[in-house]
Amino acid sequence: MGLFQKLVSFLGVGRKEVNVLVVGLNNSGKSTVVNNFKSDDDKVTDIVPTVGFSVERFQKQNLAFTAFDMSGHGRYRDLWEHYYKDCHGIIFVIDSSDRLRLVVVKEELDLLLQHPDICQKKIPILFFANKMDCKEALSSVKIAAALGLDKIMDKPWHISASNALTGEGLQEGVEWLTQQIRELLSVKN
Ligand SMILES: Nc1nc2c(ncn2[C@@H]2O[C@H](COP(=O)(O)OP(=O)(O)O)[C@@H](O)[C@H]2O)c(=O)[nH]1
Ligand SMILES: [Mg+2]
Repeated sequence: MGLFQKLVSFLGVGRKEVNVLVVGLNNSGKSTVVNNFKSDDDKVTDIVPTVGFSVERFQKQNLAFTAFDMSGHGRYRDLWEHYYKDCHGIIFVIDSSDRLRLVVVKEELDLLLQHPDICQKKIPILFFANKMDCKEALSSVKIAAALGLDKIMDKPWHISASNALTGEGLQEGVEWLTQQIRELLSVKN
């Protein structure tokens, strides 16, 4: 069974729509991660709400992935934060080999965690320390320390090292995320 089908069957078909946001800086590997969930004949649609900001969306059955770059020096912040309202889980993709931009990643993460549509909710966050195959890649433990993940007390989170090109590490992370979303939905229902 493919990753996506596994996810859907685990979540239970027929439920209301489940929205997973895939966020991170540009070039971190978000599109590559999303592509791992789809089969060859599935389509990723590009929604372009405005020039210079692009949103990728992939939906099948009751599960939707929405991916966008957290970049543009805040110009498009309102546009992407608009997607925070009805998300059930977040996949935060980090390029572990991009040490220089790790401070920017931390800034974006802190803004995400403080956002009014996120801060009150127990939304699970899955971090992918992606590009683990790169020579310069930091370990997931180092990434977690640099981002201060141990300070996130009010939300379930998990970090997995991944290689989105081969798919390595994605399954472990996604299994964790689906379990969390399932628990969240069963508490609500
Ligand atoms: N070595 C390596 N390259 C990756 C990995 N994931 C993505 N890439 C490459 O990094 C670049 C940016 O990936 P992309 O998915 O477009 O990033 P996005 O801007 O976050 O959507 C592409 O050239 C990918 O092939 C990975 O795990 N390892
Ligand atoms: Mg992309």
